[in-house]
Amino acid sequence: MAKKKDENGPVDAHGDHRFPPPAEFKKAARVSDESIYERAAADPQAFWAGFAEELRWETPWKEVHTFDPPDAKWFIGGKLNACVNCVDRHIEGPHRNKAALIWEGEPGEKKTWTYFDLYREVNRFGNVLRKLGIKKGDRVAIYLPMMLESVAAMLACARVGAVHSVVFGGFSSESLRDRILDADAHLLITADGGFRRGKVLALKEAADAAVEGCACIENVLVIQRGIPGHECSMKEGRDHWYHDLADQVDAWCEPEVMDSEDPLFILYTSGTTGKPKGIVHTTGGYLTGTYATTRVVFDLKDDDVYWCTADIGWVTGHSYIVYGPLAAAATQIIYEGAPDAPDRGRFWRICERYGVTVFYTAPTAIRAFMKWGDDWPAGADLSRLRLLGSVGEPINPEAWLWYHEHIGSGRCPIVDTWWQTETGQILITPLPGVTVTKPGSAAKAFPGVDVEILSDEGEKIDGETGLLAIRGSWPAMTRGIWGDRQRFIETYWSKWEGIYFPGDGAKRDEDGFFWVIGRVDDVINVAGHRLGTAEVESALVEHASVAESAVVGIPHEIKGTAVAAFVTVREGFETGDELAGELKAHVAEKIGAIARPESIIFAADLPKTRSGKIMRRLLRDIAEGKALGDTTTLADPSVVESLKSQYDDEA
Ligand code: 7RM
Repeated sequence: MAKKKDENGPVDAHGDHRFPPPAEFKKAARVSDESIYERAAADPQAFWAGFAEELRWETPWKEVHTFDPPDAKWFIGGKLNACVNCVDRHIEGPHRNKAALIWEGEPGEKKTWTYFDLYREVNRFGNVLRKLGIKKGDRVAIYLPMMLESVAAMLACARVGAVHSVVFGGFSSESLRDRILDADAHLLITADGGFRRGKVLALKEAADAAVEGCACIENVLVIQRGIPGHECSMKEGRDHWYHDLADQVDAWCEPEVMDSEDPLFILYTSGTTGKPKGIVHTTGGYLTGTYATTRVVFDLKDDDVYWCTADIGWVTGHSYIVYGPLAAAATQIIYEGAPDAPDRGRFWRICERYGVTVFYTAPTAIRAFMKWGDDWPAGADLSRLRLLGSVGEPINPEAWLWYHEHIGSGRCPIVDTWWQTETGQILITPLPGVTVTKPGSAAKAFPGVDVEILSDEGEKIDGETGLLAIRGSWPAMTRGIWGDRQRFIETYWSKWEGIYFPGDGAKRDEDGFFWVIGRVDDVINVAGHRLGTAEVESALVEHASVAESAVVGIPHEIKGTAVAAFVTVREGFETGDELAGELKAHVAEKIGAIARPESIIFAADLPKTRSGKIMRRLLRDIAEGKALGDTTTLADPSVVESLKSQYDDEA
């Protein structure tokens, strides 16, 4: 490769940027040569079993793996407890007093839990759950801000064999209620509140409203975040302060022995219909998959300080804050609040203060940092950073190069990791000590994983855009949608025979690198968060003024994609800025702030095909201000013309 330097670093003979692992990084990396790919491909079962063997099993597995699509099983017959693996396993050796979690509240409080602190907390917490009648297999909903106790709550569920269902604290009470009801949760764990950009998140109030309509909830457990001047009301007999109960229980909580295939958690994610799906993950395979990828992709060593900026309400928080890193005995940072509170240097001061070495964030955050300017990161000492990660959506090469230069000082490899709530673990990624990376490409399938690009008909496609397809199975693969086998089969296993369909478009280049383009279904990715267009539409039509609506994603500088909603109003309602504002607020209240439409476009009618399907592609073009494509299948072509001219006037 003929290399020359331009201002963004090395380029190859074609003038494209290429970044080989820095020699110093490679020298110390856990994995530093290609042979891992061959080893894994030669015997994937032995490859994964090698990682599983590093965990603690109460009973060894009898068989590594079976796959009868869509049903995968891993470590069959094996018994283990995920909490024991993330906590108890580490307190017997030299890690007992190693920092596990270093927390900063947004207003500036600091707290550190060692592995022994975490151990003591999960024991008490597990006993509190049992005191409230929670037993193996029961579902527990968790609606919390980013606190140390949030991690303990999840692990305590795992300890007693309860299935946690974490609902992002930014979701509305209605979204919380839907998820509680779908999972039939008996207990809700929440907090008196949290901080976000200086404002108090009134979580308990939202939780109260959610629980109003839930007969299944017997108790609400409230963790005290401590918010000066903020009181929350406690309902006698239903609501309990965590600290009160924790004082009354034993210090030791016997962990439940779980089967490898027992469910560990449910996590709801958006799909193509209005109703989010409860993605189910089980114990042995999930823990092995997240543990293995944490070690290999993030190259974690004993002295690393790792910071994944995700919220525990998303799968990234589950896999790469809670289960993977804790199983690997990592030291990590948990930050409660926003990156621009009290100013735009907050993240970099945190990196400096704790000597963060491995940093994992999302492209939407990176684009915001870029916009905020180079001075913020330049003002902090980031010299301890040695590896950077990205997840959630495609990272555009400009953002990649900026991240590399201004956060990594040109010295840190970047791992652009592709995966999903459903896959549980990273499936496409560079290996930081091996891969020569290309900005914007997630590089190659993780060792032992078989990814291809297929056409709709299942033919292999090379060099052009097709659909991402994953053959075979991997340990952390979802085992299904909670209570909806049919939807599981239809969504992921009906495109091709026995091959997993993730719903993403991608292409593969001449070096076999994957370039993920994004969703090919009616799911949009707003700031790295999945949102079903149908979810937003059903929220809109619940408003008295809305007759019909169609939601599409439009490009957005920071969020990647933003929500644009086409709306037809009922007789007697006046369209205009006031109603548009009201509808935006309505959606935010129904679903959560992430779903708030960027623009509302009022239309006399929506363009439909003869069979009555809303023509989303056309709406996207209109919303983006593009030229109209083929409109011949429109029932009434004048509709679109009037829509388009109206939109052009407004823009
Ligand atoms: C981890 C997570 C999954 C969807 C997925 C993709 C998109 C995620 C990348 C990416 C391109 C990436 N889970 N996606 N990571 N696209 N490059 N590195 O985000 O279930 O919430 O979303 O996100 O479209 O299907 S998720």
